Amino acid sequence: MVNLTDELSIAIAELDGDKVMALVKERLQAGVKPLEIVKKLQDGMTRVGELFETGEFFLSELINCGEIMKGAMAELEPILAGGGQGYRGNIVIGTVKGDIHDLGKNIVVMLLKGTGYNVIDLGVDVAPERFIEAVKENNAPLLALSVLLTSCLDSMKEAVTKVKESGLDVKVLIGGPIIDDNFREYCGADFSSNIASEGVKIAEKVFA
Ligand code: B12
Repeated sequence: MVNLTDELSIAIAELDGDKVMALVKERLQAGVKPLEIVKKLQDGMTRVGELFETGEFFLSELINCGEIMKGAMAELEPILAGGGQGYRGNIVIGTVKGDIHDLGKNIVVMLLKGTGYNVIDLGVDVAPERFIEAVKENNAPLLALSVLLTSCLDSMKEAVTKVKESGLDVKVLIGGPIIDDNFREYCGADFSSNIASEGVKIAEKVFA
């Protein structure tokens, strides 16, 4: 079990939404960086996942945890997405087919928007053909894919393979907590990361 010491991590792990919101606001006012806040929330959510695995929590607790995180992200969004820099290009993003987790992807979206990219967010459970269409329609040099479920790694591989086979001139970035460089290589993707802010660094390379 992950060892939680931070008050905010513990509050989300205990599904105490009021306390989470109060601490997020308090920390933002105190000048704590939004991504540090996200990290603490993520640690607490890892505990929720562990409790779900051991059968102490049920789906309703996972849903509740997701809703609390959404509320916290609404507070963080204006700062994460509020960079207000000039237009830097189009990026298509989405969670792969079969997977409906989107909180991590949404953080990547906020950060990219905050850095000046026009992000075409296709949402969750996205079929490979839809990614291809959107890249074509928007002439996007970068496609970012997210996955959380091990059972959807095949969907990720399928999406990358189909995009590459389409012959489009697009770089593919794959991300999510279970993604590593070995899987990237197996998939044939160009970049991989399990850290949202690295997505921005990778975009900077692609658009350089
Ligand atoms: C909240 C949650 C849900 C919510 C999701 C709400 C939502 N709107 O997303 C709901 C209730 C819907 C849900 C459903 C399910 N879930 Co769930 N869920 C979670 C939980 C608790 C938190 C996930 C989360 O949002 N984390 C916080 C975000 C910020 O972190 P993150 O996604 O990892 O993103 C970060 C990075 O990975 C990265 N990142 C993510 N994507 C990308 C993309 C790019 C391009 C880049 C650069 C970076 C990047 O950036 C983020 C910040 O750095 C996790 C537990 C855990 N350990 O995380 C389980 C977990 C992911 N779920 C799990 C399971 C099993 C399920 C269900 C199958 C349960 C069920 N029996 O129905 C369903 C699946 C539904 C489906 N078809 O997708 C398992 C998955 C196990 C596995 N590896 O396969 C986990 C790990 C729980 C567990 N330990 O058992 N879940």
